Amino acid sequence: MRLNRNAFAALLVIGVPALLLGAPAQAASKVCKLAISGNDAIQYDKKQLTITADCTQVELTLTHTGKLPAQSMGHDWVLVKAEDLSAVASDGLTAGIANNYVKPNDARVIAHTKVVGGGESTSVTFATSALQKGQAYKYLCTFPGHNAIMNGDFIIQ
Ligand SMILES: [Cu+2]
Repeated sequence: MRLNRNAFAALLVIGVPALLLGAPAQAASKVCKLAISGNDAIQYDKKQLTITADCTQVELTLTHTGKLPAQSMGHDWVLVKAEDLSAVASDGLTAGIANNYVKPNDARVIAHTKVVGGGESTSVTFATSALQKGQAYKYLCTFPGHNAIMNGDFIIQ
């Protein structure tokens, strides 16, 4: 049993500070993992993503399951208030691919990934403290021409 106890202690030493770093004010930290994919037909595989209210952080992974390069069929994942979707997409166009089609320091953007091409994946981790109960949230792809189809509801249960 001595070995198991030591292994458990090592896990505590390594794991607990890593969790606490993200949300020092929280008594309990809960990282909720979400996954979504985009394809060569300008589609996400999910029209909604749901987290529970006790999630303190969200780790979202976006996978591009297609084959086309980021320059012609790039996808990203951007979280905004529902009413900000159009304006964020529009400003993203101006920002260009150098900025992953997201206006730099855009306060309306709650979280976003970089743009990926076929076969690539990327992830973003963000604190849920910026989310308000009762507010409607949407996610979208800000690659030019994609947001009308590539969007969905981000729901906090
Ligand atoms: Cu896209």
